[in-house]
Amino acid sequence: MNDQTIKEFDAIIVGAGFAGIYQLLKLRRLGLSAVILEKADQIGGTWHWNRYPGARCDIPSLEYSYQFDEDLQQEWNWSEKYSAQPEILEYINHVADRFELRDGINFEEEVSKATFIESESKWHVETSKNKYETRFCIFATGCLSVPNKPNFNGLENFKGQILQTSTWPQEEQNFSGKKVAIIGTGSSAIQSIPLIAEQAEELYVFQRTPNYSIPSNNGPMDKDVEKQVKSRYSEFRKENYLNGFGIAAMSDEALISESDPEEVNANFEENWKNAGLGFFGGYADIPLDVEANAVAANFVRNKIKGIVKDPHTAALLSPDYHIGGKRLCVDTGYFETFNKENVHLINLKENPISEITSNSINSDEVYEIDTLILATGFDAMTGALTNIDISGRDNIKLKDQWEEGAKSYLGLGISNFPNLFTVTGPGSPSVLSNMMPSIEQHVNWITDCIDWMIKNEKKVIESSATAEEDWMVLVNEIADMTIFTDTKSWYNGSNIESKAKAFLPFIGVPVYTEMLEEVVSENYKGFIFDRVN
Ligand code: N01
Repeated sequence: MNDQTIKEFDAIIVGAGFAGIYQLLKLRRLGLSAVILEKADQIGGTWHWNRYPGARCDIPSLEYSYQFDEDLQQEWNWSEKYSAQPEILEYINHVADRFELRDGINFEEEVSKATFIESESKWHVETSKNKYETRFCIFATGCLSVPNKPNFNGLENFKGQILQTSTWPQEEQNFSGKKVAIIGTGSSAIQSIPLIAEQAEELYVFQRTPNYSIPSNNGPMDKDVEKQVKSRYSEFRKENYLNGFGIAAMSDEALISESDPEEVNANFEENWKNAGLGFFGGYADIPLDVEANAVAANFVRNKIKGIVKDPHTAALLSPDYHIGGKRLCVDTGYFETFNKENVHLINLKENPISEITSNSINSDEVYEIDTLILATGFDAMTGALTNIDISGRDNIKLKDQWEEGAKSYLGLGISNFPNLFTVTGPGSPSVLSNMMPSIEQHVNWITDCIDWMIKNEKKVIESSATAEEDWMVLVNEIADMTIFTDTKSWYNGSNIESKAKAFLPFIGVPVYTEMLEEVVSENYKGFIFDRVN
């Protein structure tokens, strides 16, 4: 510990990404004392850590940005349709400076422990450096922040360079003249592979499961589109909350089952060129109906066949599960990259990695390499919370309470954990929505709730166990009506062997928004205030 003095705040916010930064601003405006505790040496959260080549957002920047301040959204100009990581990091830094938030962030302070002391109705929080006491604890720790590092046999013996996309070094990496291996073919790999392939002497892509990906057709910001959006920015944002995934390009209500196949094909062609992630929402039944989903999946598989010249490689790159069941990817030249002579695809389904040696990955062959890149994903949605030693009432550990699967009321509150809020927690649309408006929705809700508590002289809020249970039943009932539940994905914990298998995101931004408002209008229905044991 650097300093044994206990520091007191009204609220502690964990994490200085988009959620934490905005939460600090809102609490300050409410007149509360608040501090952000951040593990990294700078702000940015996911956009600080994931600085691999090609990292960029896959929701148009005009939407993947804050909406709380009209001047900010009018004055900030994005250079591309989908902005790259450095520009997104520049933006969040601009926001921190513009609203003078930097002095409220303690960097390089990883929260290790948070304990609710019932007799004081306070949280005691410990970091690597300091001890804190606070009334409210707000976890703005992100949904994809704890890297998954599989335990490959012999990994510790590898003598070359090991990189992980989710903890990419700040110094620029040069792969010229190197033999590089990348394990994983999710969004991070799909974005980085085309750029690494341009430099590397040889690039070996180790694929366990192929992914669907739609071309981004990224380019410089279309000034006419920007002008049009900015002329009615607040209405544009409101409209986006009204479609299922909270993303403008996903607003189509037509059904494949009721449409002429030729017309469907023509629309798919159009969406393939322009829609990115919106391809998935191009027809309202793609996420809901397996037959409609199969039509869309087939279209993409045919595209892969048309792009990738070697039929065997094309077949290996073609997924056979529901499109969207795993998070859809958006790429720049991904499938085309497999036409390069220096790029080799290895099918781990048939030939799993038997060993990693000091200089090779051994699968069907021995692949000698200089650099190993892990693009193996995250302990998604819950990892950042269960990695901290969080104890609530009666010393109940969050990790134990979630052993059989995470449960949360609205993705905001957890029973037995009073005055603890999560921003975009499990059970909220979060990763099945545009994260930016979902973050703002939650931060606004949390701030309004705290304000209401102060005005109504309530000291402690917590979710009731029944409300939480009912909520997760609803989350799963909705998911069961879709194609999402029968594919192995990080949405349901199946990317991490030891993790409970439970589907965690709430599907449907408009319904969710309505229910959030209803909870407030009924004086925070489902929450308990000032519980007496
Ligand atoms: O991680 P992933 P990611 N042996 O979990 C494989 C967001 N994001 O970092 O599918 C071999 O998708 C695993 O294989 P399998 C976005 O929400 C957004 O790429 O489990 N392989 C898979 O291929 C995204 O969904 C952007 O069989 C192993 C890969 O590693 C989320 O982050 C950009 C393995 C992991 O893919 C996560 O994406 C990047 C093992 N033991 C990320 N373990 C944007 O565009 C795992 N794999 C904004």
